[in-house]
Amino acid sequence: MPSFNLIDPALEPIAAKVAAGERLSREDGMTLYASNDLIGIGQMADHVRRTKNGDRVHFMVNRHINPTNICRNRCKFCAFARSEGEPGAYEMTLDEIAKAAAEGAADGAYEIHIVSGLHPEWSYEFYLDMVRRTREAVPDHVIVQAFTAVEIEHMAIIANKSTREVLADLKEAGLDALPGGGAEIFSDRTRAAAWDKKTSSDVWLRIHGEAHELGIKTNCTMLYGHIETIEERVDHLVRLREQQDESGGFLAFIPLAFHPANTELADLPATTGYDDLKTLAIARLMLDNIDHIKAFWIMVGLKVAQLSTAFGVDDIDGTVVEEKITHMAGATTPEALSKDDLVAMIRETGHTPVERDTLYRVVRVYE
Ligand code: V47
Repeated sequence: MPSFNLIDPALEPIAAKVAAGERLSREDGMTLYASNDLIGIGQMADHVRRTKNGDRVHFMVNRHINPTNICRNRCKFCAFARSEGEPGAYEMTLDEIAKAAAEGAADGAYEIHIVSGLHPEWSYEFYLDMVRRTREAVPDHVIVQAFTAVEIEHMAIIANKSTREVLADLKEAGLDALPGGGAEIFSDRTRAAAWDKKTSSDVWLRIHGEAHELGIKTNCTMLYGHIETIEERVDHLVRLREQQDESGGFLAFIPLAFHPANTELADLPATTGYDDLKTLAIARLMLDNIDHIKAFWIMVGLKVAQLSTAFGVDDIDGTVVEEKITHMAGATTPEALSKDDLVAMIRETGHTPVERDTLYRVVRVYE
């Protein structure tokens, strides 16, 4: 039986559940957030991480492509979106997207990660061609992970098809996986206040469930540190856990730390390292049915990402190369890291660096 050195006695019933491998309740999630025993929470999360992933910490060689920032939805938390013709608006051609994907693959990427705004002029066929052209530009072992559930819903609207049909068409065109963005916080209150035009929680969850049924694995995220309450964070985690019980296709959970600069919520402070670590650790404890918790170093910073491997995290994402969504919102991290940087970051923590592909198949273990 593991033993945890707890300072906060309120955590003791939770520690007993964690040691016995029992599911934590919504109330346990609230108790964890209310506690300032960060080291105690971290020890429990580290135990769960070790049970699921041993001493391995994953990373990958990947390439992000954001083909356009022109977007019909203007969410208050987003600094990336532009309207057509607005200064800073851009859109890539299919040739440019395929070229970026080919360059990524030539640099050793095992994943091409594509996320865009909802361009009002792009046709359904253009999206299918984007997947086909990307697929053709990279070798078979490279996973095409493209389009958030928000983009899938948008395609369904413009094609007058169901989201299930859209997913099936995209799969046939060469799509392998969906990224986890667009979930934000599953609360009608926050949605009405800050992203009223965006995909509802029920639809976001339904699309991921449909993808899972079609054999398309997906990730899931939570945008935190803006106008949400702690209850809403815990509710978000519980709803993801319920969806995973039902459809089982989430690979990883990635908490996304809100970056306020250049957004309509610019008056809010950025998240703290304390909240980032606590949120990652609580996610590890609550999401007992999701194997991997990812600290996206672009959003939480290199120092917190490295530290988080002692707080339940088993994945620090990848080389990325180019990232616009967080950098336009004030991120001060680099846009790219080398494989050597990632290996060194993990090695220093005493964990074994493992290069993986999107599906967590091992590419190389760095003993
Ligand atoms: O959907 C937008 C979020 C997401 C801001 O699945 C912001 O492997 C912080 O989903 N501050 C896109 N976040 C990124 C994303 C992602 C990233 C890395 C890995 C994976 C994966 C997925 O970023 C958006 C939105 O939820 N976002 N604006 C902002 N100001």
